[in-house]
Amino acid sequence: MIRFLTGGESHGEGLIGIIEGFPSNVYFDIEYINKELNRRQVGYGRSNRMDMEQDEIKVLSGINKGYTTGNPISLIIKNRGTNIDLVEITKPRPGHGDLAGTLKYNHKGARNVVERASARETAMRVAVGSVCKLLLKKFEIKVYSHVIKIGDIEVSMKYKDEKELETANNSSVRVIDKDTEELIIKKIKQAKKEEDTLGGVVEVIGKNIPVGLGSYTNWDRKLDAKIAHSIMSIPGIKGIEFGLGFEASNRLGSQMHDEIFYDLNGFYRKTNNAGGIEAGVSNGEDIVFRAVMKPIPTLRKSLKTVDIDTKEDVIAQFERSDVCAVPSVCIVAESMLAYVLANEMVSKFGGDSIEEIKSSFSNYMSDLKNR
Ligand code: EPS
Repeated sequence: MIRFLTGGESHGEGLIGIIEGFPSNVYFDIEYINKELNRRQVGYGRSNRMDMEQDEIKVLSGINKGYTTGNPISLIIKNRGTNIDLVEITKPRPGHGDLAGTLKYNHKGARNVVERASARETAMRVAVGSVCKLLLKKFEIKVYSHVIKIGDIEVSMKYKDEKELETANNSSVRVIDKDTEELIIKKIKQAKKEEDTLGGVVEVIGKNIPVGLGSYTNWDRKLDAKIAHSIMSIPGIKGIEFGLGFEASNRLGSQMHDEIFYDLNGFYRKTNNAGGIEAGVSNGEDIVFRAVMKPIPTLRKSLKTVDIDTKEDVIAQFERSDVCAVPSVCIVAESMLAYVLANEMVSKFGGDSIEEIKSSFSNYMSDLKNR
């Protein structure tokens, strides 16, 4: 099993990550990992903190001559944005962890909460996810993401083609459809002018997924449950739906379920309303889910709150903030999916070395061809 933990604070020395149980002999492509970190940083609507940071990974352990060794991989990303005045926060922001965190840990104010609840931590998750993507690449498994909604502006078409999905990387708001891009940028500019923030919806797609990841046998083995857990753990995420998702409630069973066909390549479906998972098991179709991110709770136009010390009605404390981080959440969600999938590959196919996984994988795939 691959596990990981992160440590670090938003304005502390940096972020650290330990990935444990990662198989040996995988080429550790630092350039690729740094590119992934950059994908998270860009995006229209981020704060000027992103101009300050140039996230780069430093490896402390687990790699020898460019390859993973099977030992715990220890990583660090140094923070540059440490020059903020770390004043105590006694006017908690509605929607942030400020109040609940302060009360829970018996702090004087929310500073200690903010430093760790900050989405800065997701930089390390992207580093971990990109290491997992290096493993998935060995099996041609790819993970894509794009923005399908910011505020009330929604992309007009559903795209699934890999080439089209790639084009999201060329858009500053990670949309595929150019007309929507302009409307979204306008919407973000408007929100900024009004001293407000915006959320949205992202879609994440896993391609080339083998049949049989996850299991129906118990609640904690179900693949969709594991993905949902990992996605819901991203700051700001309020919901996730797979395949047709909530729309399924409007359908009759006959309009919902993906009928099964067979040809020379084996079993297949003509539709993918299930989002690639049935009964907690991958069915060989693309894994497709959407996640909703709430608007960022740090508003220039602050909301009403209560001072933790004086109990007076006040307005929430403002600190530099993004107007919209939905494009960045795409990359974090890709990373969490990559982690879950890499972990499933290791669990199903044996996880000590990449050679072991490959051999077991190819036996399984050739057996499937005879079914
Ligand atoms: C964040 C607040 C901002 C964001 C930060 C998340 O940082 P600061 O408090 O320094 O202005 O820019 O995001 C990142 C630093 C990042 O790397 O994504 C928050 O409060 O969640």
